[in-house]
Amino acid sequence: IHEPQSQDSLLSLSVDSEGLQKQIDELSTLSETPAPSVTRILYSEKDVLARRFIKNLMGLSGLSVREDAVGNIFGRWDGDEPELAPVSTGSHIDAIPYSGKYDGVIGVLGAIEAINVLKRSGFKPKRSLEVIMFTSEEPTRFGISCLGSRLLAGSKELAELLKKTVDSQNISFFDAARFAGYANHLQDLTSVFLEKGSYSAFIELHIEQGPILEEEGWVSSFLMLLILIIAVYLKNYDFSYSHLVNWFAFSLATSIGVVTAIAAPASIKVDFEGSGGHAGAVLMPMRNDAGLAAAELALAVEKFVLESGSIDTVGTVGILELHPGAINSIPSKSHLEIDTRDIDEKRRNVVIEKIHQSALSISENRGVKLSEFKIVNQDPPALSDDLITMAMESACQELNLTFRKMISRAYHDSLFMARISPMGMIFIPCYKGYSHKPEEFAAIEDIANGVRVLALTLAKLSLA
Ligand code: HGY
Ligand code: MN
Ligand code: MN
Ligand code: MN
Repeated sequence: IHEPQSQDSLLSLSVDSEGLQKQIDELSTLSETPAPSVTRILYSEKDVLARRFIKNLMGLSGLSVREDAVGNIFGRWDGDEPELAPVSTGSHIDAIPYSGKYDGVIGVLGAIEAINVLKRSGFKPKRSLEVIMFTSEEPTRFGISCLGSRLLAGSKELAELLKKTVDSQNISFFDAARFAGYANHLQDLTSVFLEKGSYSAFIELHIEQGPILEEEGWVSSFLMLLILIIAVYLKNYDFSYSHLVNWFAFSLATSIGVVTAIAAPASIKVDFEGSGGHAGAVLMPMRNDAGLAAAELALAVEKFVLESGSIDTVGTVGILELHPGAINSIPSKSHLEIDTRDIDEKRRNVVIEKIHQSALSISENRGVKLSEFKIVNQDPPALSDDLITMAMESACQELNLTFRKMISRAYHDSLFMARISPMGMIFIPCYKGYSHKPEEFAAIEDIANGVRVLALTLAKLSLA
């Protein structure tokens, strides 16, 4: 991969951290729930305002902006050879209920700032650079994860499914899209599909949503300190105070995660139906309690995941609704939604099969009807492209940032972009690995480091 023309100016150029933090804070106010939580649901009023905020920033960065039929937003910086497949980067800004303000957001705002860093450095792209804000990475409103990137990756079944998809208020996907101003081409969502090879590379900057990078930072700084003390003791080392600061600064140096693979996600919807009845009057042998059926299946999910033989297998029941939801009425219906993932697709599919068998036997033993068992998505994992991870690693080295290879246990739009383009992800540490909750936090220094690595990697790949 060719080195960018003005290497040093790129390296020296700092990120406008203050401006970026302000944008992150301002975007977080466009939320359906009060701070410090963020809730931003697809095509809601706040989502529309947030989209406008992003398009405005893209415009201010001199990007030419376009949107597709479902509201994937593209901001392009034309390179000297615009006929070549561009390099793209991006993420999402939708946020699940009561979550945080960094998930996805730093991959969109950080990508726009990476473009600004390159522009300010005088860099001239050969391949065009394109920032993408994906529509609806979160499954919140329509139960479909990575809706925008799945369509970009050419999912025909999703293009069909969306014609008859409604949300929990019975609002159709098309009506919701029209409310947000996306009224054209809805009848033919294949217009969203991108050809394989549309991009020479796709990179996503994202918080780790796990504790590894942060924990590793502390471990290495502790070891550094120990080595320093021994060095001083053994050689009565005449170290100055600044040595200590440098040592600490280096060892606490934020590490960057170079993602090598993204785990395989799956989600399942299950409904049980029983006869319900009066919680006092109906004797136990006469009951077929749909709520207890759901509870038994939820515990079975945990059991199957734990017995998979690998720490990489995970599962939870994030949604569990009982009907009629009265304390003194035996649940006549229960609805549960199961999320299970693994880096190993076969192992995950074994868990799904066990869950299905368990739902059938619970229905049998408890005399409840299994009225729905629907696998909503059962996606394969994705591997990062070696050329991209190499470019990221050399960017980290040139920027003097520690890094480590790691897998992503969360899914991302990158999982689907990997189907049409070589893919890579850059992780930055987040506080205690918290995510999908208001305590989610990433320090602006870490974000700025991620933006620098992204900018340098984009520059390298643009000249490739
Ligand atoms: O659930 C996920 O893995 C992603 O953060 N939406
Ligand atoms: Mn998320
Ligand atoms: Mn995300
Ligand atoms: Mn009822």
